[in-house]
Order: sequence, then structure tokens, then C-alpha cells
Amino acid sequence: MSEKLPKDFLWGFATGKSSIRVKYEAFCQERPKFRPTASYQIEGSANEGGRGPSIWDTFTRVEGKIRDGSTGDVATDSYRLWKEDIALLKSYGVKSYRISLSWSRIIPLGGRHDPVNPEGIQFYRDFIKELLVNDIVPFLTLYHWDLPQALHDRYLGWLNKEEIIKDYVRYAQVCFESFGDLVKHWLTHNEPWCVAVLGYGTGVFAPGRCSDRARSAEGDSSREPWIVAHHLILAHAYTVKLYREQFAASQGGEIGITLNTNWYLPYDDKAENIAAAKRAVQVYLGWYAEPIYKGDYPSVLKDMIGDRLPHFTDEEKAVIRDSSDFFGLNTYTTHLTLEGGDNEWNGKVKTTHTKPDGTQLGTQSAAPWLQTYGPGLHHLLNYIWKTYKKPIYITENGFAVQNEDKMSIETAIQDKDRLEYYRDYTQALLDASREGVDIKGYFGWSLLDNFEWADGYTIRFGVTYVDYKTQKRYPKESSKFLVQWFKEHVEA
Ligand code: GBH
Repeated sequence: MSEKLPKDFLWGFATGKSSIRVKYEAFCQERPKFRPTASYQIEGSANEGGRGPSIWDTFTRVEGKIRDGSTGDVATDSYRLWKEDIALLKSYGVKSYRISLSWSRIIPLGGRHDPVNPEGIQFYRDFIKELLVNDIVPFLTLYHWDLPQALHDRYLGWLNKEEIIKDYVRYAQVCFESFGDLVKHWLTHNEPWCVAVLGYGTGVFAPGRCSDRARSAEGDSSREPWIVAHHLILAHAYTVKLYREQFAASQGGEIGITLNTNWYLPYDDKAENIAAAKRAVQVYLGWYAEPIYKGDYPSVLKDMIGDRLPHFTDEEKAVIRDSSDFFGLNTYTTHLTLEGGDNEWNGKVKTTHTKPDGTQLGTQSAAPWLQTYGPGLHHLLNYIWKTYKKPIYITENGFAVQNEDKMSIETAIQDKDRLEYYRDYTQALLDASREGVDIKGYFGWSLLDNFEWADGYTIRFGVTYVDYKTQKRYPKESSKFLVQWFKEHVEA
């Protein structure tokens, strides 16, 4: 095995999307109850580019859903500053940039009989061309959680099998036709686990459905996540079928999905905790990976969920089996795992970062769920390679420094904890690669600090600091580390 990563290894950064903007005035007229606060109006209207609202535009306007009460209306202002973003990427010397498209910018109402927005197409084509001119390979995600609001209003979005699969496949077709001559790397969904569980189970993400009537007027946490996940898997698979049958030969690209998982270590050497750690990954990851790579849900999940878990027909199984050209992986942390609890979405285990002796597994981040533990990535890469035998792209990996939102810019850019995180995780990547795990790319999350979903702007994941008052960008030490690391570790 080579000591270095191969010459064609793709590395770079990922972001959510170039902007979360809304056709603002029309949106407010339709939904007066979501009329924003004064501060929002001061930040300016966002009636740009013909984009239609998504479920996140709606969700961020519901009181109490976003920690700092913020929205993505301005975010990092990348709809206007996209050329600066690309210049920044160029200055870092990345090989690739992973970005997601906004469905409602391309088809404002989302549906298969709804009109395509030429301004949206033009925006992304210009964007992609500018990447290519700068020798940066575009890695495009079709769906990073922002369902067109119109589809939710029309038929409850991901809950409606007949409609959503057809609408999603048609959206994908528009993207392949519009950008496929320029784009050779496609991802369907980003993290379907999050869409299903956080959107329809715990309700902490849009559209915010759950059984708790204090939090949501509608929803059924015991059923809807399984239904939504089922439809996400099918929409993914029919999209890949379309790409393979109608575009792959002429456009020469590859297509897959990105799944998120943690690595699970047993809390101690008790047999029940060893079994729990094994089951956690089988359920959390296997819920999606087993159908997509092997054709059906894992039996451990079928046994656990019983008749609340939908079935795939034989015809569907043939479509979903082997429906990803590679293994797209988003991963951030490792959990210590104990038997017990009733959280079906992680396999009925309990997790902690506190070891039996009371010490912590790694360095705590700004997010309660995330501590540094490099060896976990090494284990996970080996597990995925052994279990699914597909080349792996790490499509997200990163760290949020504690209290970075309260620091001065000068202090925040000295991001030692993030740098150390990346040092440990790149070492794990190299170790696995040297052992023969086929890893084709790595994207740090994220290029920029940005709108961190339910945490608003309180948590920063960027290797570049964004001063939201001026929209100026400041490279952090971690960006310099990664740039240097890939320079040294990818074959010239
Ligand atoms: C990614 O998800 C997202 O793709 C990206 O948009 C986001 O900005 C980035 O992470 C940073 O958060 O129930 O306690 O486990 C990361 C995976 C999985 C992490 C769900 C948070 C929920 C908390 N996420 N997890 S917990």
C-alpha cells in the first residue's frame, strides 16, 4: 500500500447550500402568522432569483424552534458572495467543493407539473462553471433537507409515497439535464436519518412533526419516521435508476447517497454493552445502508419495529439493491454505548462520552453530541469497507469549538481544538487507507461558519470564520492545517 493518498484523491470542503433565501414578500402574504420580527425586516428582503419557500423558511419562523431565533434569510450571503467563496476555495487550493442545490430555487413549487425557474438554473450553472474554471471539482447534493414548502402544503411531502417519489425524480432529472454535462459526482440525499428522525420523530428540525402535542399539532413519532425513511430510500433509488439508464453513459458521472453515522464503542466489557454497540450501528446506519447496498432492511430492525416498518416489494428491492456507486459518509464522533433505553432510531441503546472512570472520551465541542475521538473514524472506515465493499467518500467531518460564537475574531481563528480534531481524523483516514480501505475523498465540514439549523448561529463549524455583521471571511488555523496536510499526503 502506498504511504500517501492516491493522486486523484478529492479533498475540499462542504457547505449546506449557496444560500437559504426566500421569495419573501409572497411568502409573507401567504402566511401572515409567520410575519417576521423587526430585526428581520432590517436585514432586508430576500425576494431574489425566483426561489420558492422551503420547509426551513417556514420552520425558522415558528417561535422557539431556533435557539437564537434566527433564520437563514441572509446566512453567509453566498447567493451574492459566491464568487468570493470560490476565490477562497481557490486560495486554499482545494480539489473539490461539495455543495447542495436548493430544490425550490430550481422548481419553486417543487412538483413535476410545476414550472422550472430559469434564473435558478442559470445561477447554479454560473456557479459550477466558475468552480471548473478554477479547477475545483463540483460535488453536488440534490437534497440537504429543504423540501419545497408547496409540496408539504399540497400532500405532506415525504409522507406521501405516490407523489413525492415522482416529484423528486423529476427534480433530479431537471438537474441532470441542466448541469450533468458539467458535474460528474452526484449525491441524492444528505443524511436521510436526520430527515426522518429529526423532522418527523423528535421534531427538532423542519417540518417539526412529532407526537408531543406541546411541540407540534400534528405527527406520530412512532410511525412517521419509518414511513418517511422508506420514501427517502425509494426516491433515492428511482433517481439513481434514472441516472444510470439515461445519463450515466453520456455524461460519465457517478451517483450515490450520503449517510450519517457515529462509531459506537462498548461502554465497558459487559457482554450486553458489547452487543448494544454492535446493534447501534446495525440499526442507525443499517436502516439505510442495508436496503441501499444489499436490498432490504436489516432483520434486527424488522424485529424491533414489527409491522410499523414498511415493506419493500420485490420490484422495489431490485431497484434499491446496489443503488449507490460509492459509500458517502458523514461522520463526526464516537459514542460509548450501553444496553437500554427506548430510542428505536438508534437501536435502543444509551450513549455517553463519559468513561466508566469518570474521564471524557475526547475534547468536548460546542455541540453536546460531539467529542473528538480519531480512532473511531479508523474503526468506522474499516467496518464500512468490510460490510459494504464500496469505495468511500467522507462527505462531511468536522468540529465546533466551544464558545467560538462569543470570542473575538482574533481569538476564534486560533481554533486549536478544531485543528487537533482534524489532525486526529486525518491520521485515522491515512491509517485506514494504508490498510487498504478504498477512500476516494474527504470533505471537511465546513468551508464557512454558517446557519447551524436548530442552533442558529450559536454553533460554528467553519474552517473560515464569518463575521456576520460584515460578511467578511477570516481563515482559521485549522484551514491552514488541512491545506498543508493534503499537500503533504496526496501523491503529486
Ligand atoms: C451534519 O449532520 C449536517 O449534514 C450539516 O448540515 C450540519 O451543519 C453538520 O452536521 C453539523 O451539525 O440526537 O444527540 O445525536 C451531522 C449529524 C446527526 C449530528 C444527528 C446531530 C443529532 C443530535 N447529526 N445529531 S443527537
